[in-house]
Amino acid sequence: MTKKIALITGITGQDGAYLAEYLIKKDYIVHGIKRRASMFNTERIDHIYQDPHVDNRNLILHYGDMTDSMNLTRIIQEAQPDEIYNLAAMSHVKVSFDTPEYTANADGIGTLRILEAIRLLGLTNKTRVYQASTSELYGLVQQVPQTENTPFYPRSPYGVAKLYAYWITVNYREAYNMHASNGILFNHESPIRGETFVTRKITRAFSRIVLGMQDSIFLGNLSARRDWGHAKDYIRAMHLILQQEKPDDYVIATGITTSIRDFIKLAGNELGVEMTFFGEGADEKGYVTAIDEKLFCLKVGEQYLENFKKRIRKDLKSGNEIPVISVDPQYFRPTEVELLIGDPTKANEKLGWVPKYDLKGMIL
Ligand code: NDP
Ligand code: GDR
Repeated sequence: MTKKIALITGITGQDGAYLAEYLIKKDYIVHGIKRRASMFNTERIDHIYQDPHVDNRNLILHYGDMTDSMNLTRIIQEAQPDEIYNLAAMSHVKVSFDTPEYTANADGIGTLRILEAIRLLGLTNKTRVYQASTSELYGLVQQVPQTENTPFYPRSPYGVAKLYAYWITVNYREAYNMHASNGILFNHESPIRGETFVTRKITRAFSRIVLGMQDSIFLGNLSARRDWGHAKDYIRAMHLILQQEKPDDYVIATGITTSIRDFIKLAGNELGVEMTFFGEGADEKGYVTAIDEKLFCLKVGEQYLENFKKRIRKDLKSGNEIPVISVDPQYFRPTEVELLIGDPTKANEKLGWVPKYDLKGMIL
């Protein structure tokens, strides 16, 4: 039997890496597009990398960029994929306010380039497309929880670029009868999540703080609420979407929402550290108010306890209590998405998709 061929744009990212591994285990031949960078940028997929000189490779990487139509068309022509997972994007919401035109080009028009290449190459009946749509489409939410029928109201250049990508995917499905689907995925995280996204920023900083490598961390809006899942669960949903007889759009979420503040408390609890917040807005600060010493010693190590106790209680020079968490308004967004909570009923019922991880399991 011939093996299925998948092409993943954004293979070097969090989702691309997990998806590539998942598809290879399912006996696919996986093609991936990576950008040329001045340093190695394949850390997340190094464990599945295969030397180009090996025969019968099941992972083949191509240099490419979502802003280069000819390059994308050539790669699709070479790979002749059965399935394309379009995951490449400038995916940082805050950064999209700094690079709005580039974000529109890569995230919005980039999707059009993929769809149009499939059409030009005469692959509309062969190649199925998964578009990485996002809960950021809901932005200033018009309904709680959000479903596939909730109206969109994006709140960032990233969200607006992804809105174009969402609708052009629907349009190519309707106009050319393509098997093109949107997964409207809510936030999903993992140990390989980019370090400037809030969950990784918090868990990474916490680990460094308890080990005495860092004193505190600055964050933005602590009141925002997100529906967080695990990337490993979410890439399974991407695959399931493309295995359906008919293309369609699906919300992928857990149905549980948590504030950034509560996420910090949960992360602290895992290490035996109780966090309490005082003040409001830019003046809000988070302090360590108790330590479960037994848990701390178990999770972090006894040798770190005394040093940690000294450091978090008093600034030795001023005698003041030291906050572990402070707010820096530079991390506020010009327009914020305050609340996201998805209703995954359709994915549960039609795809049989159920997440295996909960938030606590993800922080561990
Ligand atoms: P990452 O930021 O971890 O990965 C993005 C990938 O896209 C990287 O491989 C990156 O390459 C690549 N990329 C960026 N710009 C270009 C470009 N111009 N040309 C080619 N490749 C490019 O994102 P995630 O894995 O978290 O997300 C995957 C997709 O899902 C993205 O489209 C994101 O917007 C979307 N999404 C993510 C959610 C989440 O919570 N993670 C939720 C909903 C949607 P490089 O490694 O070189 O930077
Ligand atoms: P998000 O994820 O914008 O939802 O986009 P991020 O983790 O960046 O922010 C989540 C919320 O946390 C608040 N926040 C901070 N965020 C960051 N990055 N850094 C901080 O210091 C900080 N402090 C508070 C933010 O204001 C926000 O409310 C992610 C990306 O993966 C998108 O590509 C994807 O489409 C959506 O999730 C669903």
